[in-house]
Amino acid sequence: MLYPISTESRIVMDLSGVWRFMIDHEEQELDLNQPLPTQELMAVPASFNDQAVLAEIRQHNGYVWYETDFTVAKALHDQRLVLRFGSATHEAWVYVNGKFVVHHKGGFTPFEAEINDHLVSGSNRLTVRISNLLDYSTLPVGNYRETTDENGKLVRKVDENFDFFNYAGLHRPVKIYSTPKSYIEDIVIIPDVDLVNSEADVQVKVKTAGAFDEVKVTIVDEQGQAVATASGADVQLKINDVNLWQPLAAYLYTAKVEGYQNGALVDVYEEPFGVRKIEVTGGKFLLNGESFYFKGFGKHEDTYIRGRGLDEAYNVHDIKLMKKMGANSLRTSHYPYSEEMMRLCDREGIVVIDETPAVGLFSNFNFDISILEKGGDIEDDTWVKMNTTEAHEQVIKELIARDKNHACVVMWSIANEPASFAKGSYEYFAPLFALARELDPQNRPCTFVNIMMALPKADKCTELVDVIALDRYYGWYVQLGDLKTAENKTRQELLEWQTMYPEKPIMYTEYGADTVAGFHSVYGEPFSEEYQEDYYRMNSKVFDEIPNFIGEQLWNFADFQTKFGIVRVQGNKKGIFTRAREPKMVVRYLSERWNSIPHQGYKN
Ligand code: BDP
Repeated sequence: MLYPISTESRIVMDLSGVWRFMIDHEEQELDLNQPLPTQELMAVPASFNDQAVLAEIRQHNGYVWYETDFTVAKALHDQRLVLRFGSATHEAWVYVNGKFVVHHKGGFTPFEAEINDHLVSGSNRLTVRISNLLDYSTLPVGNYRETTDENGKLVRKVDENFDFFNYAGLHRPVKIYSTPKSYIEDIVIIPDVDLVNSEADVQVKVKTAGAFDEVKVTIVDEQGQAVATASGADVQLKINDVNLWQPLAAYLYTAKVEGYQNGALVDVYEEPFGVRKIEVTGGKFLLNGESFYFKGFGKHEDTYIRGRGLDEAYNVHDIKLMKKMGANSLRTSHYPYSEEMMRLCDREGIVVIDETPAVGLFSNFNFDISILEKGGDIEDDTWVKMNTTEAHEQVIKELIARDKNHACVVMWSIANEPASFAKGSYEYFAPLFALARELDPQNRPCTFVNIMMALPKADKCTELVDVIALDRYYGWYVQLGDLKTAENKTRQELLEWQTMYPEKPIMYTEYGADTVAGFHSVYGEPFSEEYQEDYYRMNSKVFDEIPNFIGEQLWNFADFQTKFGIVRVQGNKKGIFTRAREPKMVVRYLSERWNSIPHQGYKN
């Protein structure tokens, strides 16, 4: 799916701004021919939860309504007009002038619809109904309950089966873009680089709709020079003296695609792409032929007031902080991030593990890790209870359709911390890995992020992955305050993985300790800034001893909002930055470490 851009043949209107908003009390049916009966205002894009200063809105579980008005300039009336949502969390029904236009389920991927037939001249009304409900058939997974209050009214309740606040609303830009009636629908770019001769063959496949008698593809370099050109909807182009897309040294080419009718240019689209080679072999992750070492973060799309809404200033700032620390990578934990963030990572050379919203695939998600200590066969009915296969297939399709051309994406993460030790997990995941591998034109490696209970002997799904990605909390959820034992456990487990799967690289995709900024302890006790630093130093020491250990992505970049609970005070405090992006003490240590570790060639 193409990102909406303006070109010589296309115009983009951004509907961001202040919309009307209303909670749906499910008492009477709305007359969609009338404006929403509400005085409440809500900024878009952003989560609705934290804007209104009303507990009723912040904690609402169910349906809400958004509405705005827009006018399309006369000059565009003969164009194809597409209404496009960057995302609507988690399910949306869209109406233009009271008429149903499109429905989409899944809160983190874009969707669109042609609206020409619904438009009137002058002012048009765009109304969106949104649900933030989650259950055992959705991703993420929520524990859903219905009760009735004292007046017999239905009360819906979602208890997050995951550790982040269930922010919802119109999180990403809502746009209308125009194309000519015949248009370029999709572009697939598959670069194949010959590292020895510094040249690349680039296959470009163009999907069009309507009547074109010629499609022309030109590859343009960063100086705006055309370096290759070809005619056809499926072409091979050669780039000589190719500039590679390297971690933190991004080089982006542009594929300029033009559609002609009778010799006249009708539609133009420009898709950026990078040329780079990814290989997983002999326990190494090779980027452009050299072993790559992941240094970086699990993150969230999470800021004050906006919640999970797009904030490009925070995105730019976060990446600057990462680069200053010598980091080179992030995982889009635990859902696909905005297209704007992906485009930014392409430009900044940030290496991305792109994750689906498959989080909470776990029957009994809690912080009781005594299960781990018991060993033996773990009783768990996750794969009997979960009904997420359809949602999971859909999101893999939509994620790959959206992100397939991004240079920054080097690996797909099919899920975060599923019950991969439980009976039925392999049967659940094998077809999903096969689907991702079949759909990705660039054949990227695939992984899932392994939960702490799924120790080497217990896990049933590691055979499916290219890279073993582990979330581990030795020294926090287990051996709290005992870093000596935690160190031994860490070493023992990593060596066990390496022995069992000598060909598969191993990395950490999470490790961390809750830390209250400003809390210090002469004893280096848990929650203090001293403990956080000691915890990271302990882990670093072990990482450096393991040859096949190819990366450290800590948890978390910044403190973030969660539902409240007895182990969460104003959210999760494992950030190495506060939610306001102020550094905790450990940032100095990690900056020194990461700035001294080369991005490539660290463990040859
Ligand atoms: C892991 C989850 C992550 C949590 C983290 C934690 O993947 O979402 O926030 O632990 O407990 O289980 O901090």
